[in-house]
Amino acid sequence: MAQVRIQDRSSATPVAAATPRAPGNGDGRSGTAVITRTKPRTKRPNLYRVLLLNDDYTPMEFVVHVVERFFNKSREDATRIMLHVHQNGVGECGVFTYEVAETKVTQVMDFARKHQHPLQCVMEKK
Ligand code: TYC
Repeated sequence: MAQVRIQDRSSATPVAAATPRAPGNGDGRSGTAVITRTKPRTKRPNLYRVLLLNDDYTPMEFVVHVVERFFNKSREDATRIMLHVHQNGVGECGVFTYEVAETKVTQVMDFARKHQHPLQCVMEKK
């Protein structure tokens, strides 16, 4: 009986295997049948919070501008987030996949440095 491998198309990893058989019977085919999964298996990506940290020197108005500009928040929401960070020491600006979160952190840190403010932005796995 021919070997049958059942293969997950998304990972190319066989998920079950049946009786092995001797390779090549001379007909030019491998003697291996592959059954691919038809139902899509979508894996949820790891998500990361992007956080702002409070400090004593960065102007409130600068933080509001950062949150509007890099996290696409309204002035009202950005002000709420800034005040939350000011009062609690840390606050969430958004939740993103790894590469997007990393880009946000870099953009905020570069912008703060350019304006000589000590504002800190970090990411944290959810
Ligand atoms: N604490 C700062 C001040 O009083 C304001 C501030 C808010 C700084 C949020 C950083 O992430 C921050 N000027």
